[in-house]
Amino acid sequence: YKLWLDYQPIEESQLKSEVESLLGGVYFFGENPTFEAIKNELDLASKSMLGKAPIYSKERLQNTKLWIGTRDQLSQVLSLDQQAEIKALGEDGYWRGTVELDGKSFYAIVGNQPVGTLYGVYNWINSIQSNTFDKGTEISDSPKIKIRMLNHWDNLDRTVERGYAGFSIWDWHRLPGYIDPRYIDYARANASIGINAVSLTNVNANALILTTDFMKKVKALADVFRPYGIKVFLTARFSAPIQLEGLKTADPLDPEVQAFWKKKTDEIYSFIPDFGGFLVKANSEGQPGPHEYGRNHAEGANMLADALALHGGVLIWRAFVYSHEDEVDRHMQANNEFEPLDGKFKDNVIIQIKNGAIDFQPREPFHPLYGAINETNVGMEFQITQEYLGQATNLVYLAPMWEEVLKSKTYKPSANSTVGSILEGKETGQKMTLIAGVSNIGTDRNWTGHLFAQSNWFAFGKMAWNPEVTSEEIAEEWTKLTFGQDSEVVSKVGEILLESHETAVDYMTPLGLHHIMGRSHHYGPGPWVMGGRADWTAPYYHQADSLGIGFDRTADGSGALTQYAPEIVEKWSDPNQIPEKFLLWFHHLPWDYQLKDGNTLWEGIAYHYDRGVKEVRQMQQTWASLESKIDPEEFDHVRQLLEVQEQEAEWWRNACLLYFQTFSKRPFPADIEQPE
Ligand code: GCW
Repeated sequence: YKLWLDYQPIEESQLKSEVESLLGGVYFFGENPTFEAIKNELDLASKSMLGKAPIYSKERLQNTKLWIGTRDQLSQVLSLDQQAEIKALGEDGYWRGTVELDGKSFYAIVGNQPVGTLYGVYNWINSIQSNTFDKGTEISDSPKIKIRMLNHWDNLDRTVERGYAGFSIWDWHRLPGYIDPRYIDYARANASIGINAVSLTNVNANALILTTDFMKKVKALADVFRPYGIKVFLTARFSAPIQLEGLKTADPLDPEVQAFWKKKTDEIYSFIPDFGGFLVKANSEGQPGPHEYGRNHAEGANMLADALALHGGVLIWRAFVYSHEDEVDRHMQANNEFEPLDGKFKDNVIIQIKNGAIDFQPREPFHPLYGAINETNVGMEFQITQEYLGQATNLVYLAPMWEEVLKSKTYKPSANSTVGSILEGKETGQKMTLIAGVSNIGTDRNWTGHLFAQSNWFAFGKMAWNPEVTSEEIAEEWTKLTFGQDSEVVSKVGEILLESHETAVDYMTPLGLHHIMGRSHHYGPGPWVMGGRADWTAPYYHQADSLGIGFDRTADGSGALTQYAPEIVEKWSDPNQIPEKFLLWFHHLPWDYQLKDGNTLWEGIAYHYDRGVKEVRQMQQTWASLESKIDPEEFDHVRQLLEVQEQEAEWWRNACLLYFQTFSKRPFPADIEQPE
């Protein structure tokens, strides 16, 4: 349960003596709560790594070894070049390296702000734990994204929507009086990977969170998180003026409604002066919003943004909007709503767009809103919790999927644009950048249900900090911090991690199939009709019939493909040119359609499902081969879950293939394990 912060004794003797020497004389250039947090971390790390506490010196600087502070505080001892270099790293950046003074060398960890220093210290400890610390190499780093945020879908009764790791860690009942030590560990874990914002509550929001009683509880959390550089956001229910104040309307143009939000916001800031802002889901899946009053998303968002702007707050408005009353392909609805509003949102509004247009499917092409609205701030919403990816029983490392999306070329607004470059603000000059992830954290002892799901929390933070980092680099870092240095462990766990996403896609939704999971709970397969509205049932998405399978979204079909840039439309409209992983997302094709490897579509589908199951078995074998090298409890936990995953992969394969066979009326290839 210590996550990647489970510091281990240093084995290598030279490294050990170096670290021992540095921690034997630590000098802080000043005092503030963040430096207290740093001390706490150094205490924990030093005791585990060296078996003793660090020595903090307040005496002569000359007698110390390790210097910690901000650029301003160290200005007397840093060279002008060093100062300029650090300054260029911006608010959250840090530098660590050697500083010479009067013929002696010291090691310094320096941020522009205290929180940058904290990030630098975590980075330094990481480097020790992963055996890469080299005093002679200067390291500097700064985030490419400004708001790196977790979205909790936590309800006030402590249930968690799409949460698979127990209940909400926010113990509202005992707050504000009781501060659970978990809150501090949570803040440490987040800060260690650069997460600097958290929205505490479900986007399917309960207005009660905005009452004064709850605000006091939220304040207590904000106070815990502040030294770790983490700002608190809340979800705002659009109809709160009606529910909390008894107003007749929540119309954003109504002066009383505006006054309500202004007063409410002022009140929140009186408790939490650095409150981040609101996150809003409106007019989607039955949530209230401006449409009830004939107003559009911009009018709704701007009203809240105005109330926040007075305090420097940010309004995050979700683009995940669709209505089943709208006959239009759900894929298109967000673009239809938001494209005409481009440029109409206030400066402190960010439109938070999911990675794909449908809904966090095992694999989706990137959302066509990226590149389509360029006069509005946009941010990413990833889902760390595995709603559609086997929840907490399946081992699926999500970073390769996120990397795929971030690297996707949008061709808009410019020829070389990618989703990542748009998010970084490189394309439009957007300053207020955001990557959010729907949290997978709960009260389970190991925080995330599946031990390997910790890697997704970790990877999310790393990618939000730097969208250009590779999933492979992160996998290696997480593995070393979690399981240690052994090279066999590092390479085999790396293999498991890096292949796990493609494996899940194979046994769940290969070749662009999507939304064929069990209705409502979204667990396991359910490609058949299960009642309810059309756009929540699977056949709407796979369109299987006696002729073939797939959703025609070309210009001849729903037209969703035309929302992408012309370069993409041209290529993807042709089934022979579209990447096969998206084939059935955009095309309805005959069962005998020939795939690139010469198999028919029907055979290809069968081979993918079959391969998915076999890949899970491969993961089991690889894991089994590590038994002697992994902590027995952790080993057994993962072993058991992999067994469940194998059964679930078979369940997916059997259910989907047998069901689709009722349309294809073709035999399975003889060389696959026959579904039954
Ligand atoms: O992924 C779907 C989930 C809903 C969720 C919704 C959303 C919070 O099934 O549980 O509601 O998306 O993102 O708003």
